[in-house]
Amino acid sequence: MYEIIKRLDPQIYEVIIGEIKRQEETLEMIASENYPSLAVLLTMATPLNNKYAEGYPNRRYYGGCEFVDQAEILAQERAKILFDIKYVNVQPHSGSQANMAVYFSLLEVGDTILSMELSHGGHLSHGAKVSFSGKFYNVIYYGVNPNSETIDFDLVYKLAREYKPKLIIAGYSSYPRIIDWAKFREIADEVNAYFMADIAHIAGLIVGNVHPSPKDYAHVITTTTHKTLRGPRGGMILTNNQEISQKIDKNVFPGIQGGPFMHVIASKAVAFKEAMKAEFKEYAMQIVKNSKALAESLMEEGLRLVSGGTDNHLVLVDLRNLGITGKEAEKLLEEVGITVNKNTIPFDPQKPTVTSGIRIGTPILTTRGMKEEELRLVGKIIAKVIKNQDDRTKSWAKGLVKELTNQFPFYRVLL
Ligand code: DSN
Repeated sequence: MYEIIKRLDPQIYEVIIGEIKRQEETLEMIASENYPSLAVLLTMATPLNNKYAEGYPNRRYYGGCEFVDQAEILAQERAKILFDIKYVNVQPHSGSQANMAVYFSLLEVGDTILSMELSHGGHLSHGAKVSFSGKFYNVIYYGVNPNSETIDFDLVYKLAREYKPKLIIAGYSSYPRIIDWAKFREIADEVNAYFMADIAHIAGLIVGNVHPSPKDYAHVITTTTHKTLRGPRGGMILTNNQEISQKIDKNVFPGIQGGPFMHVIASKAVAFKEAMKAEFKEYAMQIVKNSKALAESLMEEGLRLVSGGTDNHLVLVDLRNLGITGKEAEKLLEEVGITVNKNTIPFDPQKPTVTSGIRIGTPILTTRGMKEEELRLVGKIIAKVIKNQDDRTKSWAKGLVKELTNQFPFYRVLL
């Protein structure tokens, strides 16, 4: 498959093969990752990559756009059907770019944003001090209630009334529960704020009707296309408001980006076509069933889950009662072929580079075809490795990981 690359650049060839093997031979459980189909991947490796097409379909700044125009129109039309929405911009290169374009469209520098604290599940681009969003705007944080570990809506109300934000953001990176979009809109309306839903993590679940859509509540929705939605790396912005959509188009291009990645936009179109199929709904449902099976199995083994379980594609494990940090647990699991990420838990006493938690997601194992039975087993393996940490458990775990990955191949055809 990759002979041409091998002849020209054996070093990069080895990197590609090494990474394909790694993805094939390990259980990848990073909640924000997925394995797209070969059709989605191959569309990116085409000469569509070569085309400059600054502007929008039928109003570009370059000639020769007749085919890439068709690709972008197909991506737009499919996204509108998929999310039942009126206006879409498929050009953002990433979720952070999508969020930046929205802020530039709705806010002035220095305006106030109310968003979820990073350590409670929020995202860097929602106002973290180290990100552009925290540098350009005045950001106030809400978080989860210390008892329920679910969104503290009393706090959201209180902060909204006190600080009168111009924008309220919901939608998270490590929050395992359903988000009540209507409540956020009610609060936004009361203080005359815009409400943005960032559905990057849960877009595929929304398409599969296993998480409610924010389409009737959010003034604007941002997403990535590569997480549960299982498309290429990229971002997208959706809205039902024509005026907002016009501002967003101007702020994506020429505001913050130059030429759109036409190979990626075509690949987004392919992914959206796949997501329209009945099988994708089955897939999204299975992601959640698998998370619940994983959660049950971890809890049976005595692990504590933040908020006591999950409604979506991920679980967040609080490791404090086991005397191990997130950093240590991530490393232990990597040794046996299970990839997760260390993750802060709400009110975490540890630094973000150490953390007291790990985040574990089911989108990829579900893509590989695993079901509840396998996820229960994976939960048991994870728990035993973290609790025992000895060579015997590690070698037992490695054997089972090998069996599972052999039983559910995915990219083997590329090797
Ligand atoms: N880095 C992604 C995640 O892991 O959730 C979000 O951008």
